[in-house]
Amino acid sequence: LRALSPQDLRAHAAEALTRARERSVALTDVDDEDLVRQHSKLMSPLVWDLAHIGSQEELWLVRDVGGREALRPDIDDIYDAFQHARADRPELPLLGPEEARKYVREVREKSFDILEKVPLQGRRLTEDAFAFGMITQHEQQHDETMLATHQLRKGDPVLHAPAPPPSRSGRLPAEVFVPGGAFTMGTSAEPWALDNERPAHEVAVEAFFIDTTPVTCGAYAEFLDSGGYEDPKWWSERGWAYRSEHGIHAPRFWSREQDGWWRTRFGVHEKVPAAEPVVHVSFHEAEAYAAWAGRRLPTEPEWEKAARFDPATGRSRRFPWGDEGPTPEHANLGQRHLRPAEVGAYPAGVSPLGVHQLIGDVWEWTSSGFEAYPGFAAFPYKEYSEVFFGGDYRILRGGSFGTDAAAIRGTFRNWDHPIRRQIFSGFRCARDARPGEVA
Ligand code: AVJ
Ligand code: FE
Repeated sequence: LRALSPQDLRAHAAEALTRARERSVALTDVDDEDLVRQHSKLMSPLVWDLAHIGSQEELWLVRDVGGREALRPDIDDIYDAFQHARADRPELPLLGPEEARKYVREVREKSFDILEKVPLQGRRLTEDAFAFGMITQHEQQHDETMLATHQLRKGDPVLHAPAPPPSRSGRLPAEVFVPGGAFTMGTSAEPWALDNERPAHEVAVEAFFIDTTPVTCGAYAEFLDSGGYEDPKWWSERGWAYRSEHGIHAPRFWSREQDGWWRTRFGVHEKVPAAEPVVHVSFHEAEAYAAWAGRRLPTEPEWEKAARFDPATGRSRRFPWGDEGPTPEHANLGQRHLRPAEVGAYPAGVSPLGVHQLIGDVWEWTSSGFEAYPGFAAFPYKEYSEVFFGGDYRILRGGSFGTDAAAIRGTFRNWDHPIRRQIFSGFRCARDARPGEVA
C-alpha cells in the first residue's frame, strides 16, 4: 500500500467502486415488482440488497472514514443483516425502488467526496484505504448474491452474456500430485484481504492427490444414473437425513427428461452440458459423490496448497498463475459469462503443480469448517467473520463465474451452511497419497 501514491490509490478505489456500482445497477434493472418480490425464502428481495449495499457504505465510509453525519440513521436497523433473517425481510418497512436507488446514489456521492479528501497516507493509510477496498468487495459480494436471486427468479431471461471459451487444454490427467510438507497459508501482505484470511502462517499437509479440474456435470450424472441418490451408503448420516427430508434427487435446477438431464439457468431451459463443472450442489451432495467415487473432498489447507504453492521456489503465490491479478485469460470471473466454462477452458490459469480452474467457474466445497487462523484479529468488526467461527459452516474456495476479481484471491475464504445450494457451488475431489506413491 505504501508503494502506491495517494493519487494512485484514489484512482484505483474510484474505478473499483464504479465498476461495482455498474454491476449493482444492472442487477437491479428489473420491473419494480421484480425488485421488491421475494423470489425465494432463501434470499432477500433485490431491493433489500441494494439499500443494504448503501447502508454499509454509509456506515463504513461516510461515518467511519469521513466522520460525516448519517444520511439515514433511521434505517440502520432494517438493513442490519444480523437483525433480520432473509425470510423476514419482505415484511420490513423497506425503502421502495425509487427511494433505494436515490439513497445509494446519495451515499456514493458522499463517498467520492470523502475519497477526494482523505489523505491516504500517514497514520490512517491502512484503515482508510482498506475501508474503500472492503466496501468494494462487500458490494461485489452482494452482487453475486443478487445474481443467485436472479437464478431463482421465474420468468423470461433478463440477464444476457456471451458463452465462455470452450475447453482448450486437450486431454488432461485426472489428478495431480501435491507433495507433503509445510507451505504458507493465508496472508499478511494482501492489502484488501479480509480479517479471516490473515495472518500468513505455516501449515503442513500430508502428500495427496487432487482432481485436475472441478467435477463435471457428466461425471456427476453418472453418480445420479447409478442410483447414488437412492443409496445411503454414500451419504453421511446428516446428508442422508437432509436428502430425505428435502426430497433432494439431483442438483438444484436439474430435471430428468426423456433424453437425459436438463437444467434451468437464468430463465433458459437447456440440456445439462457434460463438460462443465457441476454447480448448485450442497456440501452433503459433494461429499456423497466423493464417497461414491472412492475419494473425498480436499481440506481447506489442501485446496490452498494446490492453488498457491510453487515447488520451484517454495513460496505461495497470490493466484495459481502468479502474483498478477486475474485477466479474462486466467479465469471465468465477474459475471462476464452466465455459466461455468468447460473444464480445460483456462490453460493460462493453471497452478504450478498443474491444477486447473481453481479460481472462477464454481465455488469449491472443502471438508473444513470456518475457523480463525492462529493470530487472527477481528477487523474492522467482530460481525464480519469472528461471530461465524465454529458455526455450522463449510469453507468454499476459489470464487465462481459470478464473483468479481475484486472479491477473490488465492487466500479468499467463503463459508456457508452444508445444505446450501442456491449459491454457485461445485467441488473437486482429493485422496490421500498411498505410502511410496508419487506422481
Ligand atoms: C462471506 C459471502 C459468506 O454474503 O453472507 C456480505 C459476505 N458479509 N455482507 C455473505 C458478506 C456481509 C458473506 N459471505
Ligand atoms: Fe452485507
